[in-house]
Amino acid sequence: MKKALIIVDVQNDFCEGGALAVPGANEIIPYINLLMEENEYDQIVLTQDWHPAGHKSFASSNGRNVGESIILNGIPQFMWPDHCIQGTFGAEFHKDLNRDKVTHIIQKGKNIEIDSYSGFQDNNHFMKTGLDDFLKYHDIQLLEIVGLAMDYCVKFTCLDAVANGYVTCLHFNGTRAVNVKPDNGRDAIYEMIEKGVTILG
Ligand code: VGL
Ligand code: ZN
Repeated sequence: MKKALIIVDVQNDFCEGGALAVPGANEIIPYINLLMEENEYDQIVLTQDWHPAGHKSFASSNGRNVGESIILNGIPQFMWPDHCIQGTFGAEFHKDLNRDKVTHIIQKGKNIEIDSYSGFQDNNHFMKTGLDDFLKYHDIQLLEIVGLAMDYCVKFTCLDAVANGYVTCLHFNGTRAVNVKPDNGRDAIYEMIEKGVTILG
């Protein structure tokens, strides 16, 4: 059975000192590097949050404050600080992440009007990113998922992975939650377990 490692959004803006820093983010990088050393993955895929300037998920693009919610294209949209703007340092992968064995990169959040938490599709389910096609083309059936943030992009990537028929495992030691509300990380774990994601210690 072929397996892939999906590394979600390990980018400067989500790491220490970044515009949308996830607590403890930097601690997962050595763990992810070790996974890539000690396992033979058939594919290793990075996802990259890749927003145009003025993206509608940014509070600044809507005259709002960070932390508010608006309705965008009919669905709730949390207002984030400007982050992962195409071509900026914040959008680059963290320098300590070993990219030697990476086989594919999926960029998401490129449509200025629509956010994209999942590595598979945007939040409105209008457009697929190509991740499912790539994995199916390469006969991947099992996914191990790590990265940032556990309660947003990692969670939605895991849930879509299950929905798309993959055996889906989340490495708990390879992810951290942003915890906008204190229980968001814990709630995300229960939701993922309920929906068929296996959590690896
Ligand atoms: C993410 C918020 C906004 C993530 C991306 O990678 O979890 N969170 N954009
Ligand atoms: Zn984003």
